[in-house]
Amino acid sequence: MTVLFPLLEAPDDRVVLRVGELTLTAKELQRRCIAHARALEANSIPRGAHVGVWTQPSLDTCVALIANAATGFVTVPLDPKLGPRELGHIAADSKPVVTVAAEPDAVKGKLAGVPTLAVTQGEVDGVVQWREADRAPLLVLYTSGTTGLPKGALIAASSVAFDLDGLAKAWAWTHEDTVVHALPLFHVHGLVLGLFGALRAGGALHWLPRFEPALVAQAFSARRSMFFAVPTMYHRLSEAAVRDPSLVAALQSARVLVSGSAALPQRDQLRLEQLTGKRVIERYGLTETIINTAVRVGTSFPPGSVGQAVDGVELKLVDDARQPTPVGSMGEIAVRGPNVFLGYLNRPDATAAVLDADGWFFTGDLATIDDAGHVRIVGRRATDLIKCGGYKVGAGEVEAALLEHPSVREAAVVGRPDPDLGERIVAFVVVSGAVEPKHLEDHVAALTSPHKRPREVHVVAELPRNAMGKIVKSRLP
Ligand code: MLC
Ligand code: AMP
Repeated sequence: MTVLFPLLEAPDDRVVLRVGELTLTAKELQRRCIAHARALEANSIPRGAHVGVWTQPSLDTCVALIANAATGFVTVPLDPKLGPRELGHIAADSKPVVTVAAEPDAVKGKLAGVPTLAVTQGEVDGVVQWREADRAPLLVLYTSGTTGLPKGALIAASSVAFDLDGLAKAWAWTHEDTVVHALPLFHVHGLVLGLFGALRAGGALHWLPRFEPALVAQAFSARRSMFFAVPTMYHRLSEAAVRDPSLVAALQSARVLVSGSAALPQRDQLRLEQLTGKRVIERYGLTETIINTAVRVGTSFPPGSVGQAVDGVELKLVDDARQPTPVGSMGEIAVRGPNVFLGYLNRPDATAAVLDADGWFFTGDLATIDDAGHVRIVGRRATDLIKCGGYKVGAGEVEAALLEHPSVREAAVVGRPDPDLGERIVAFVVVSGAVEPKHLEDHVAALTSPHKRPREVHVVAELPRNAMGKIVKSRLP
């Protein structure tokens, strides 16, 4: 079995991490990982313990995430913008023994009963047991469902290693590549692909703590760059590139442009291709399975393809009874392979609902697969799941937050097509008294997290209901 990050066993003097003006060489990163492990040991925290990482944008956050993974602690990433309810739920469910933060003061009063340590700054020479790519948990990643509070997906180190190696093969990803991305570090995309992927390949990461087209334009200085982004970012880049030749040149200089987390609209794909002469390649994944399919670099692919199965991943399309659909017809994607998660933390019921005894994980995504194995996503089983800017949001979570407002009597939330966000969150509410829609938007942003806020709130006299009294969302205006 190999270690998760071979680079840390024999580090050199190459810069492997860049955040703003700050950089770390592989040797410096290795010594910071050892310092981190020593600091946790000094606090009697055993390997395998759940350690929260407050993912505020900084180089220290990247170090804590890598060091936890590399030296055997299980990371629970904590988005600093989580509302009090979700943060409380995640802490109670995952029970981190400690949280590490670049600025511990920012956590003060937010995580009752969980001590906070500052990310260790020093560098220590020495020997540590580097984490192997074994089948034990590496991450607890919280993901939304249609209703209820988010569930913690337990991701094994072996799943991450397997999947990243498959992608390295698909994209000819080597130690010579520098990944550039501006994604948050608490989801699969930015954390597993962007941060762990760069390190496992033995290459470098240039992380932009904030997405802004002008910053992206300046970030491609390496000889071989790979850019990872969600479709909303590509949409904004394509709009900005029309007026910014330096951005066009930057995107042209990238070896590969990869999109994922939501469908890349053909309009943005074509606009970028016209501007740069390059086609963005897509890959498709989920928190629970990391990446399932990827377009191979240097191959031709049909429009809308999210690629073929990653090597070693099995795919099938099934009907409502989970039986294979006839060849050539649409069905729900089921996935089996070493990439599939271990289950949801403390939720055997929810795990059993998506993972069968033969190891098939049912994604809820509807697709077709052509003769060459190219997968095209055509929809989603649950209309109550919304993908907004690449974030998954359950309509039920937003409805529950709205209903906590004293003036809201009834609420129904849907996703509506949006050229920038993919889907925008739209709420219909029945209220008592007068309440400003913007006020309700802010209420949801504060109670949950800002990306879950409705972008439109409509006050209506009543919600459409069927004879049983159930809200019929398809009849909303
Ligand atoms: C806005 N803000 C508010 C607010 N309205 N704060 C409080 N109250 C309100 N009412 C704040 C936000 O927090 C944010 O702050 C800023 O204002 C802008 O907010 P926004 O409008 O929501 O951001 P936007 O510019 O639209 O963001 C677009 C985006 C973002 C593309 C940058 O959506 C994003 O980062 N998406 C990535 C999602 C992702 O990584 N998904 C991967 C899931 S894994 P501030 O300080 O933050 O600027 C997965 C598997 C796979 O899907 O296959 O990959
Ligand atoms: P999450 O639970 O946040 O990890 O989101 C996973 C979901 O994102 C999948 O179930 C898909 O619906 C969606 N998704 C990810 N990648 C793509 C893609 N390339 N095209 C379309 N949808 C995608």
